Amino acid sequence: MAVDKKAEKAPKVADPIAASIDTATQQMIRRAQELNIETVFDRAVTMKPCNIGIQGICCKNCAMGPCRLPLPKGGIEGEDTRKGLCGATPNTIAARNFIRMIAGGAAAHSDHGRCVAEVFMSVARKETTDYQIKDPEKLIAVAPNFGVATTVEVDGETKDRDFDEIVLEVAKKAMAEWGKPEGSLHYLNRAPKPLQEKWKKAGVEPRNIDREIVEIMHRTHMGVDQDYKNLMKQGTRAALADGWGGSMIATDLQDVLFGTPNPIQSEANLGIMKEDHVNIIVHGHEPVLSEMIVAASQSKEMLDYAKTKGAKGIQLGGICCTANEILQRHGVPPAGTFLQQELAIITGACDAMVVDIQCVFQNLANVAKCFHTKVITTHPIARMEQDNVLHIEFDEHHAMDDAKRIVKLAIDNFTNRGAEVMIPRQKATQIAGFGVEAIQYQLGGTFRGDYFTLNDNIINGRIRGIGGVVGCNNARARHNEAHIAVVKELIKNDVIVLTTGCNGIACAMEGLLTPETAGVFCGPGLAEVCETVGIPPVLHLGSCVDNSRILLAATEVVKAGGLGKDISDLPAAGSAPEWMSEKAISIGQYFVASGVYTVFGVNLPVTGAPVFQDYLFKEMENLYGGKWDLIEDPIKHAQAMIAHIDKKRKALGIDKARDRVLMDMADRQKLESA
Ligand code: NFS
Repeated sequence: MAVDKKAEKAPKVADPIAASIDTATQQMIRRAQELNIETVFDRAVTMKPCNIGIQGICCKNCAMGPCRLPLPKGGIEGEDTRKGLCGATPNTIAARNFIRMIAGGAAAHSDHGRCVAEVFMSVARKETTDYQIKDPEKLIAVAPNFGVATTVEVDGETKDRDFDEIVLEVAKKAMAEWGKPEGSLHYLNRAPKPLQEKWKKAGVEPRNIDREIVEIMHRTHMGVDQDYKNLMKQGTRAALADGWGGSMIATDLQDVLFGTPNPIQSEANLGIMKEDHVNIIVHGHEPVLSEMIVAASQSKEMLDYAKTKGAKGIQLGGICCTANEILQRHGVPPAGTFLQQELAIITGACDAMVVDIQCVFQNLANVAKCFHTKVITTHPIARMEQDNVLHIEFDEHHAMDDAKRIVKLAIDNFTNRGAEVMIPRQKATQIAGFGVEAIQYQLGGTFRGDYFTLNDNIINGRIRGIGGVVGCNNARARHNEAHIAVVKELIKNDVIVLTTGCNGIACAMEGLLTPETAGVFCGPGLAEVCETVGIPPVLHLGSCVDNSRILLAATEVVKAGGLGKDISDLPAAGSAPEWMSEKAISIGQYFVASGVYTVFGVNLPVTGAPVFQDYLFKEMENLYGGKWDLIEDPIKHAQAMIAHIDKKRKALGIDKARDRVLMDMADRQKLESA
């Protein structure tokens, strides 16, 4: 009998240990392989990425191409003569591709912001009762940033303005940011003055959010902008429209509607799912629906209903940034990062996976076919073609009804579970919910009411600097390895870390978001501060739109004094060790354009265009004080951030204070007790 060689050969699958540092993830990858279910980790083994695309030098913006301009073996000697059919150079092509990624990212964040602004408008117009204003103080605090007065003069006396009137005016001003015909974005005025001047000088002040994104699509169309510097100028403008526009408005209005985060205890990892509970996993980015699902799943009506089906209760969990949103406001635990979404279903205990927008694998539906899990799409712009997916379109005008319908569906599905339930036990405790206001409270003290304590400790060298470590997972890298290695290296060297997005979830899973971590992983200076104040050395600021909180926290540090006049003067650096999404590129560029040295891991699609790469990695610093870098090795990555922090400390003249801390703890104790 002839032997079918192909059939004999086992399909290539991922090695669980090489795929992730997390033991729960490893266990579930193995479980998936036993059940013959393919996951992203297996696909990353069988499908190789395109080497030319990785370098950013494939142009497919017209039908004469795709034009691929690989770097010659051995690099470029003499003049770089590579061109596409129209003559486009590698610099033009890489810059076009890069800013189209910014357009994608800025569009995603900003459209999310727009949805929130629309819900806010419905509240302002009293068209919905399902949502209310949970944090009126925050509204009053941000109103002036939109140019909305909060007081009125009546007969020479200053009085508080009617609250409903303020809400409506803020709603109108906020909505107008997407399409106003003149002026520039209101929130730019929140940045330090010298930074605003830099933007003005460079001509990159965003006019309105939509326009900057549209203009990228125009300028990168065949035969339009052919100057990589001019293309990047527009990329910068759109990125700023994201960070200081769409994302910042999303964060603020979410805080106003759903509450401003405060430190809150929770857990993280797949082990948060419970076998005897109805498990609902919410996944995506917009908290508009998940806020309602939190409320519905805590309602007596739903809990009683769950009991009638034999469940002990309802366990809500999250994946990706929707998880971070409801974590920071309600303590709902994340079940995992971006790369664990399929695994949550593979537990066999996920009764419903409710998705909204962004970072959702199409393969979820295929995995769900092997289990009882209901995958429910909820957003009109994000549907799935597979026939086992339900679509329950969510609308703020009947939000609670939609949420209850979804929760009920999950409860009804509880009894359909198969025998193959296997929930990993791993989960870790975390403290999340550090917004700008919470950091001020924790590290400012009520007396000073600003970032005084933080600044003071940076100046005296106990805290060496600030690292913003954020962003995705990428299946081309070992899950969470670089996230954790970078963060641990930073805190070991007394750099306090601000985290968001999937990095925040990764840190939570590793137990880095607890005050107790300080004594184990931190350098002596940072450990001392964390122990005194009672905070973790890694502060979780929320979702990816909440990177805007990092911008504002940095601005508060500038304002508190003693550390220079602009964000670029601060001993601070940014990092996205395992990035994958276009949103990360937009975030990277608005950090760079706000003055932050920003290091990415994995790869960056600019390496095939060395001149353009140099522009981002070096020259950009002359414009904004920040620049890009790409360092895959996590320790070198963190060390480059630390070297930058030390350079800034030196420029500020505070490097000596730092030396004393490092060299002689005993001396310092003597000094203090004297
Ligand atoms: Ni950010 Fe959040 Fe995660 Fe990356 Fe996706 S969830 S918006 S994009 S993968 S951090």
